[in-house]
Amino acid sequence: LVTAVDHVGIAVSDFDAATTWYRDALGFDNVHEEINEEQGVREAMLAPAGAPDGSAMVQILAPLSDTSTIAKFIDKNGPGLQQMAVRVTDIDAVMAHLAAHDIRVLYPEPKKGTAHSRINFVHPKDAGGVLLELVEPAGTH
Ligand code: CMX
Repeated sequence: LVTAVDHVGIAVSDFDAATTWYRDALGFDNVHEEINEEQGVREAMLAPAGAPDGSAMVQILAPLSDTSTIAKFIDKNGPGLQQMAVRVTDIDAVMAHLAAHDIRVLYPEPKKGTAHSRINFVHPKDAGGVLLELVEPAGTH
């Protein structure tokens, strides 16, 4: 049901500085950008230049406001790794599987994620201290 590590998400205060750093220091291309009001983020998906389609990406997450989840994360921890996301083929089936194992997800129904994907999160307390995102890309199911 899980097919890949989709991305790691990095909480940043300065969106432009972070995307520029990945481009200049490591040669990452900016493959997608959007604002997700519901999640309170401005985000970019960055991929190593020349990486094959489907390769794991770096997601830059900047808060849209002081009350954003990402703002709260930065207040508490400083900028840095906020989440790891796995790609799934059927998020409803994965949620049912997790529920059957008493593993908590944050939302009763999937929400809208990057590029019209469907997303949910496993609570970090049930995933070894890692905020684990589930991503079902658009058109998968
Ligand atoms: N990684 C690991 N642990 C985390 C964490 C994270 N990102 N965020 C919180 N925690 C830990 C806290 O440290 C805390 O641990 P302690 O009790 O030991 O101190 C515990 O989880 C509970 O934290 P909290 O302060 O009570 O709860 P928060 O208000 O920080 O909320 C969470 C935590 C996971 C519910 C919230 O961050 C959330 O809803 N995340 C999902 C949505 C999201 O991250 N959106 C932004 C990205 C959007 C996208 O990817 O598209």
